[in-house]
Amino acid sequence: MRGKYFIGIIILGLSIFLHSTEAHLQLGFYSKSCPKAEKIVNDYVKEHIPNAPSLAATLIRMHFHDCFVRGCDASVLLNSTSNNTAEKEAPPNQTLRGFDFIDRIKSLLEAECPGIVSCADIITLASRDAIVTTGGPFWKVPTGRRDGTVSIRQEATNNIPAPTSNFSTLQTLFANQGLDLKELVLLSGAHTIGISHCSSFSNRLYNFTGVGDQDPALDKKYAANLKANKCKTPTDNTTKVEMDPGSRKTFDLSYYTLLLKRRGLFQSDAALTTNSVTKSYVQQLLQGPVSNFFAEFATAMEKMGRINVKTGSDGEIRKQCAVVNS
Ligand code: HEM
Ligand SMILES: *[C@@H]1O[C@H](CO)[C@@H](O)[C@H](O)[C@H]1NC(C)=O
Ligand SMILES: *[C@@H]1O[C@H](CO)[C@@H](O)[C@H](O)[C@H]1NC(C)=O
Ligand SMILES: *[C@@H]1O[C@H](CO)[C@@H](O)[C@H](O)[C@H]1NC(C)=O
Ligand SMILES: *[C@@H]1O[C@H](CO)[C@@H](O)[C@H](O)[C@H]1NC(C)=O
Ligand SMILES: *[C@@H]1O[C@H](CO)[C@@H](O)[C@H](O)[C@H]1NC(C)=O
Ligand SMILES: CC(=O)N[C@H]1CO[C@H](CO)[C@@H](O)[C@@H]1O
Repeated sequence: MRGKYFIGIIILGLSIFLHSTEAHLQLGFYSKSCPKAEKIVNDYVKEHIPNAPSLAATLIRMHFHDCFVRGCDASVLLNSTSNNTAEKEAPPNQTLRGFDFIDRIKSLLEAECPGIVSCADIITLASRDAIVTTGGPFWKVPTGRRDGTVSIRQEATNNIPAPTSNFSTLQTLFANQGLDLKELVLLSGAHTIGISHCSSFSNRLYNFTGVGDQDPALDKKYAANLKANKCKTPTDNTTKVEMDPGSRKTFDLSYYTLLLKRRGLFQSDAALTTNSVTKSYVQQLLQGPVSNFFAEFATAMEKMGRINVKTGSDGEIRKQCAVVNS
């Protein structure tokens, strides 16, 4: 009895010791080193997103794509070099935008306090602030992320789910990041805002199994409408379609309503209704007030923002977000 107690104390002491020597994200990490940092990001987003609401969606998506490859370390922002092809070049990133938006915030921060605020924290803060501008939830973003120095195209291709992903692929790719099925459903809820190019889902309209057929899981009326008015040819890769028609600028529950009407745009959206656990979670979200969704979405985003972060003396604080420091 005494022995067990003693060992317990030792383990407790050891874990407190390890805990205190390991660097962590914290709220207000820049409160002393760059007190205006969070305000500068927030002011910039608040000033510019209303003129370009589609940027809000792309920033949130950028944060997701960053965190799913080597953790939230701004590896998604690095340019390719003569001997390396970066994440940016991977198919899922072809439709990412907003790199210059992050660069402009970075310039303001470098002018205020050079070499202090990471590009990884800028993406995280800007995407939270962007969600708020679309009417979504606010949450406190712990900061102190540092920037990575490696960005490899193949890693983005391997880790970021494709719109054609089925349920088991989604489950695996999210589990690889420590995210569960509930978080898969919640984070997919970001598709309540933004657009998709026809090319991300036209296989469902024109050639689902290679015999010129349509995805039977997609509502027939909706498919006919998309073919008649939006994605008029199987190879259209420029037309943009609202993912949550009529409400693409507003952060709300309507994405989940559409899923149950078989109007989710991607196979990966539709896949959430093919599993009983995720389907019942969708139904549960729709029953609750939107404030439940907001609270849970915020918690899931905060967790996504912690994936494999570099802190302390890991990584670096990039001077320019597109290139590693020389
Ligand atoms: C579950 C797996 C997911 C898949 C397969 C997926 C796939 C896609 C695809 C293919 C697009 C359209 C790109 C285009 O054609 O322009 C898109 C857009 C978007 N995704 Fe996802 N996504 C997933 C999860 C997420 C998550 C977790 C978030 C954020 C938390 C997110 C946020 C967004 C946003 C905001 C847009 C709109 C972008 C814009 O308007 O430019 N997605 N997604
Ligand atoms: C790529 O080239 C840079 C110099 O341009 C060099 O520092 C780096 O080590 C090279 N990386 C690889 C993987 O060869
Ligand atoms: C899901 O997709 C993966 C990758 O394309 C495939 O290997 C797997 O067999 C599919 N699973 C189901 C249940 O269809
Ligand atoms: C459908 O896909 C198959 C196999 O990839 C291809 O041979 C065929 O030409 C496509 N049909 C259409 C109408 O695009
Ligand atoms: C879009 O389609 C056009 C014509 O089919 C093609 O030349 C172009 O490379 C495509 N763009 C992308 C980004 O796939
Ligand atoms: C990164 O690449 C983009 C697009 O090619 C280019 O406009 C930008 O100037 C590059 N940034 C740096 C710092 O080299
Ligand atoms: C922003 C960016 O770098 N997009 C690239 C994504 O990848 C494709 C190729 O797969 C490039 O053509 C894009 O320039």
